[in-house]
Amino acid sequence: MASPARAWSLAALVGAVAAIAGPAAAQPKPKPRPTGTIAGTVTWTGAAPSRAELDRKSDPVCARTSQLSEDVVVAAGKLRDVHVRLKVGSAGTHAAPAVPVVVVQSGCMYAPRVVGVIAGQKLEIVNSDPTFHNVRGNLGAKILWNLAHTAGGAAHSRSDLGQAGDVVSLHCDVHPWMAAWAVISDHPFFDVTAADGGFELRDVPVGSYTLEAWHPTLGLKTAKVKVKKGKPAKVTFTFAAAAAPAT
Ligand SMILES: [Cu+2]
Repeated sequence: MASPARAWSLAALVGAVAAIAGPAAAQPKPKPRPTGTIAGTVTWTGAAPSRAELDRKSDPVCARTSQLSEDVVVAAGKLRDVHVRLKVGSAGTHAAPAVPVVVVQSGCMYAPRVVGVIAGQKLEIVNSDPTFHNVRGNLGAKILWNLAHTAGGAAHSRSDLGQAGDVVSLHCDVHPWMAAWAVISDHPFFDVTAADGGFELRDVPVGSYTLEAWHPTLGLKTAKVKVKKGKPAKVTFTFAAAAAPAT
């Protein structure tokens, strides 16, 4: 049997532990950080690059319509297909949404050409063309998958997309002009420019960040940005044709 003194000290210890654990459990949840918005435009300096008509005669279905190269698409001084995001690793980690990102093979082109994916989120590839495609996913030189996609075939759903910071490229070996890119992030703070060159990142926790603007052909540009509550931070990225090599 424990001595009275020992029983007392055990009781005191239990009480002390309860005192430590009790108030902590009752603490109110910390307030979420205030958030702000980053909004801006990706512009193009100089004449818009000419877009060659793609040679699509190898497939009669594709040849029914003409398409221009989408390597660099500029309209009214604005650049399309630029993925703009907070630098990976700077905005915490976020659970992947259950809803997949969808890329459609339509008119023998991928649409959209550039998409953003949160690590762990699925990429769904749809064939809406009355012709056969194959979908090859590459991480650099490494082939992640290579799948046949018949006309009317079920969508392919892929979760093997590498990790945050990776870029997976999609290719069709039947139609070599087809290409698309999935940019993997560990957060949802990204956007891809449409024809108007605009982007908007909403609900960004206030703070200072590096913002990245990446284009599949033109590469990466970065900018420092400070996000405050209430007033959107404005950022402009400017791309231009690469200087001609010296002769
Ligand atoms: Cu194809």
